[in-house]
Amino acid sequence: TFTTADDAVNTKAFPKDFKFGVATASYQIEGGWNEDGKGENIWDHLVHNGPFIIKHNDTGDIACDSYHKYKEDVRMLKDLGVNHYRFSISWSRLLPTGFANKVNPAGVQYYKSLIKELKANGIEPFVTLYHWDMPQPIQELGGFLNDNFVDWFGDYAELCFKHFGDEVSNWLTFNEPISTCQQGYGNAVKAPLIHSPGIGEYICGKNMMLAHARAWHIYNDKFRSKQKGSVGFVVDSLWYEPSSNKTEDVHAAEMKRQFVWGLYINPLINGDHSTMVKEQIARRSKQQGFKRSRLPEFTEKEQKYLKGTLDVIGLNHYSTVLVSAQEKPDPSAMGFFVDCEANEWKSDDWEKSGSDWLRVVPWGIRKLLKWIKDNFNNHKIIITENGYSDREPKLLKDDRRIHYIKSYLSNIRDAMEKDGVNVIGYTLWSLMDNFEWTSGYTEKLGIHHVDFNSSNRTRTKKSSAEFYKKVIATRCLAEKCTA
Ligand code: GBH
Repeated sequence: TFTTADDAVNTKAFPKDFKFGVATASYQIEGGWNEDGKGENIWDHLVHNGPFIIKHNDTGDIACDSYHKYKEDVRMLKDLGVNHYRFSISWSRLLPTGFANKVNPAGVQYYKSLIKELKANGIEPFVTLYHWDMPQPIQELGGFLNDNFVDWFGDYAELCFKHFGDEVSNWLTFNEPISTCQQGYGNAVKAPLIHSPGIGEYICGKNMMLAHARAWHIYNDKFRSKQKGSVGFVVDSLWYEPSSNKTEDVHAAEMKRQFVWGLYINPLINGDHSTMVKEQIARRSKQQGFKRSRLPEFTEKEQKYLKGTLDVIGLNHYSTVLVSAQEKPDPSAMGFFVDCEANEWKSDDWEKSGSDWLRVVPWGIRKLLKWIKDNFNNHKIIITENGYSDREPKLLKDDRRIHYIKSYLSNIRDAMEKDGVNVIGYTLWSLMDNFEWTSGYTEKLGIHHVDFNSSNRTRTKKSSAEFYKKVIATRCLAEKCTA
């Protein structure tokens, strides 16, 4: 059994302008996969054509049916009292082939209606442009591996700014480079299941960086002065805690951090991959007989183009791992998870959840936030995802989720108050149970239960929704808050 450790909770009220929200993503909730002119994306393709790697062969064909039930979703949001709602646009709902020459009017209408409904209820939209649902025709040309992706994504982004930008001021380009590139183009555990460790996955990363910069520049040149919004990027990062204070373990943990932040955030802030990650991959590539580093280098022109294109860091953070240096790194191994020459694992002391990768380690988020502050000159951060999973078909009294949210929020408040980290908001994953990728509907992260056996997709409040609602209303984690 676990105690909630209320005595340790930070009792300081969150600042008045701190934003509380919840998140979802298009493929995970919308359904309507082929309705009203929507085109096929890589998740539609995977769930229908195989390989059948999804739990119970579940699909997102209907999911939470939010394509039809968005008004009900907004009612839930309104009841929670959230300041913002983070959702994503389905690229192929807007552009059925992926290309910007043919816009689907029903797609434009759907997002216009959703945004209008949100604004009418005083909820700020936070819009992710890409949450893993690549249009299939673009995938067939290589997806992130095709250099033209940068143009295609830019065209799509521009269209979104044009159609929705008068009502939306918070844009996020890509959700989670590691899930997208490492898992999609490296070890092949997410769509499009491309197995190219140490090569394809790094090309994916390069084009993702350049595509982000393209969208940012388009916004900056054509929309910013009028629409006055911001363009961020969402990185998924665990906290990497050294397993001992031995120099090599401390170094290994830092290397792991650089394989996330030096690979994906440093280019957008400082114009290039960090030296540590560049040197590491270059050295290993050379030993392996490659003529050049497997990590593509940015040209000087690209560096200039990338630098300073991040208005806000979007952080998805769920958990922590321990890290040690590999005693004998395999010199011939290639890939994100081996190029770092580090091992990672989870302590047995850490509370488990419904996902193998998710242990409850609330202090990890405070250390991570402090590290980001120190390494990126106190850059503005919004937590774009954080949440807890279980595997109960219908657990409405979800005390462990409450405990998780409370202790993570407490550590975030500590990071703000005691470490001076510039965190502007918190976004809980997720508004409701939804299609959890290859886990299908078995892993639940929602604060509302969804009945996937009923055609109504009935939504029911869990205790965590009540808890979060109270936090938002009082803007504080304790019964008695301090100013
Ligand atoms: C998020 O992924 C997604 O954005 C969201 O769609 C999803 O529903 C939610 O979390 C819950 O899973 O390769 O070692 O970094 C974040 C979770 C990030 C967990 C990548 C697995 C792989 C471990 N995933 N992570 S590692």
